[in-house]
Amino acid sequence: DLERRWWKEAVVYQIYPRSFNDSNGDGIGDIPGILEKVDYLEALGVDVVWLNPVYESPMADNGYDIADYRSIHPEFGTMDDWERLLEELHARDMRLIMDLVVNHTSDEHEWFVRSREGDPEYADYYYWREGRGDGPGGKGQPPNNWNSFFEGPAWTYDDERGEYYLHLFDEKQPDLNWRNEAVRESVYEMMTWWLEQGIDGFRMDVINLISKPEGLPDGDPDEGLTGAEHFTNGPRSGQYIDEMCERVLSEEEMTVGEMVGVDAETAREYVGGDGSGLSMLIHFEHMGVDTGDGGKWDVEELDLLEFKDVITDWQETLADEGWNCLYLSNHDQPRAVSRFGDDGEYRRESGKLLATFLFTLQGTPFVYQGQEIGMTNTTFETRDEIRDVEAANFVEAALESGEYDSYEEVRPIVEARSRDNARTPMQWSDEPHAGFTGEEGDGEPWLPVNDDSEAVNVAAARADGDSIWHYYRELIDLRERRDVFVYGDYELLAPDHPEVFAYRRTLEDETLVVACNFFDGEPTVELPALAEAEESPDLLLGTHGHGDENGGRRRSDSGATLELRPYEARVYEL
Ligand code: ISL
Ligand code: CA
Repeated sequence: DLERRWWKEAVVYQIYPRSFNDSNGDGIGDIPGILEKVDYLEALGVDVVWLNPVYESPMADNGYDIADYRSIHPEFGTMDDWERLLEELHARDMRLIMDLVVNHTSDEHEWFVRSREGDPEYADYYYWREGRGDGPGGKGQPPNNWNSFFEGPAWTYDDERGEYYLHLFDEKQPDLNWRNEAVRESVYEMMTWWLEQGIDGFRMDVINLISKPEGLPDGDPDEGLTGAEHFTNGPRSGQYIDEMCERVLSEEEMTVGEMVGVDAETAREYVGGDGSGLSMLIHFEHMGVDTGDGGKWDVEELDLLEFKDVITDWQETLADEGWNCLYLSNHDQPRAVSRFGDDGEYRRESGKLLATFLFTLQGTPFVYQGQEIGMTNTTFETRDEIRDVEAANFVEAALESGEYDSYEEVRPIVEARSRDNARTPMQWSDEPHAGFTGEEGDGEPWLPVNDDSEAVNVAAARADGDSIWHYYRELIDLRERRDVFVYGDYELLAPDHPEVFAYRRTLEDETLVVACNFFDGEPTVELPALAEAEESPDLLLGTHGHGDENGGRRRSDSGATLELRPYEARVYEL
């Protein structure tokens, strides 16, 4: 969509506060810690910060279980600290978007506490149902067969109220009843309050799960997560999101909806090109290209042809209407170099390759903290090193199922997929705890630092002109200077090539041709687009373009044929 918007031209940097920078040495990242790093963010050149939840929370799901929407959790600092952060970002022309988690609250939120007491004002704020049939202690069985994203039934019996309540995530994350108008009003008021504090938008957690169908019907137990066909994109989800946009939001804000189980066609219903709807969506389709039918724990090799299909579908479907959110990792996903690249010999090359890819598609790139230095997955030698509720529950269920005999057998899956991979502390330097914790560096981080921190850290990367970090800087600059990066049309090239992902971007008389080798071979690829040009194409940027004997700025090798080195990416201008 060629219509200009500030958030289309922006580069987003995602901060997971718990793991970003700890100012007071208690081992937990905090807002004063982020304040120490705003100059770092400015130096990198990013435009928007997305902050994962920092609100009051018992931390059953690291803050995605909110107990008070209008306050800052003491571990993270105070409301004053937060205000200073907003000021300091704004003073540097950066914007701030906050995480909006309104599919569910914490069970310690006042609304839930009152709801379980049966307080008439809040009684209907959540999904309460009686058990079905006979069951132990007169509780009956759960009201339907839906399962939680975090394993097991999506219902928990509450002794105080004597009924079951629905939770699509952890039992400490009860789902809000969006059919209740008072719930919606309360959410809109809270959102308005945050906008009045001066924020620039929201990232909306699992926002397409908020509508559940009348009668809460059973799901098909043979289809993925049981019940998902009912609670994803439920009957009124579009209506509620429209209402929210109308009541609370204007065209000024950036709104990023996180949506599980949406395809590009469905996305168009949520991201209207006419200024209505959300700005963009975080979808999961490309997170499935190395995953089997069994869902996220069913680990497979990257299927590049499937990857091309998914990306191309989103690029084309949202070309005229809507906009893409581009990401390769976040706080819920493994580290990008470990997953889609190589975290050993070719860490540097593949880190740059993935950066090239991320910044040359149409859409708004999201960089997850540490990605700019090529941080890698970590290890979980023993079960008790796992902190994440999702991974912990998976291991428990896997061992109970009898499919695995020991943790040792499940371990490779955990190490490939645990969300903790993304949550190890940011690596700032080669000092103790990678410079993450306190000035004294003596606080034990809440999650151990990855053991590659001596080599992989911000200080080292900034001191090395050929690092992934400097490559990000260059891409950020280029994208800011050249509209074709942002608004250019996308066209897939060499569609059947199994190792190289190539495409053309065109905006009026500007044309880019991008070739990305996703593996460690040395493939040849024919790109007739390169030979069509009147003058020989210029290499604008390349993963191997700096400090290398071949001199970097290579002409297209021979006419239309390119020979690529392991994990090499090149961006040509025609
Ligand atoms: O992590 C996941 C995929 O690997 C999902 O199960 C994830 O929980 C889902 O993508 C929704 O994520 C969001 O909502 C969750 C929270 O735990 C995640 O951190 C958040 O990003 C519940 O609020
Ligand atoms: Ca701290």
